[in-house]
Amino acid sequence: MEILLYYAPITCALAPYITLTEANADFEARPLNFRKQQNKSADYLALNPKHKVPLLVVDGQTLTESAAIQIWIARNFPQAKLLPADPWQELKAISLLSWCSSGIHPYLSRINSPPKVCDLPDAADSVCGLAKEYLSETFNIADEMLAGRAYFFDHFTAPDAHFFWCCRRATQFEIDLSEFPNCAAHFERMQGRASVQKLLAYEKEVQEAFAKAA
Ligand SMILES: N[C@@H](CCC(=O)N[C@@H](CS)C(=O)NCC(=O)O)C(=O)O
Repeated sequence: MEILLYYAPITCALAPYITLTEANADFEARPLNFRKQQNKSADYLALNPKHKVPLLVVDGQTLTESAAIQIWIARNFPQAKLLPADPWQELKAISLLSWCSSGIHPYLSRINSPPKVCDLPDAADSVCGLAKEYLSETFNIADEMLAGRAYFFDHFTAPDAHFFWCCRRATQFEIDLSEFPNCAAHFERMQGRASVQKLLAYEKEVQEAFAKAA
């Protein structure tokens, strides 16, 4: 089976990179340089007209949307236990994956690019302020979920990888995770995992290659 993951540094594509690594999957990451708009090239648009990452290509078949990609990985590498075995807990994990991708991510995106949601003059501060307020509510909820636990379930699962990305992106926007001690501890713990260290080393390598080619 040929598994390709289209990826870009900093983006949410790091979550499936982590889970593929946790699954010990044999996969090839294909980095896209967003600064060069490689996600909008004709070749990429033919694969993914949404011009986004992550994109998983399995034996030539494409799959978009992080939650679906994570579920594919979990189903195809059952030994890695990337979703809980209990059916109800599995749905709770899928709920968390959906929350990360459709509940949390859009608020991080609008801080990254306020004009995408409001192009009125001088609106950026207000867009970012409201997004940060919402994210604070969100991180409080996650903080309660993580109280007294190392991971969302009784071992590492796919939602931990996606939530790690949410926390990382938040810190890049100067959201102080110390206000959410269980989220901060989860973020630290995740950075100790070999899969995350591998991802961070890979990201650095890609960023250096992009800088050289600039
Ligand atoms: N709902 C999608 C969101 C993916 C997404 O927004 N990816 C961003 C990077 S974090 C992207 O590729 N943006 C480039 C663009 O919109 O052109 C998912 O969860 O996979």
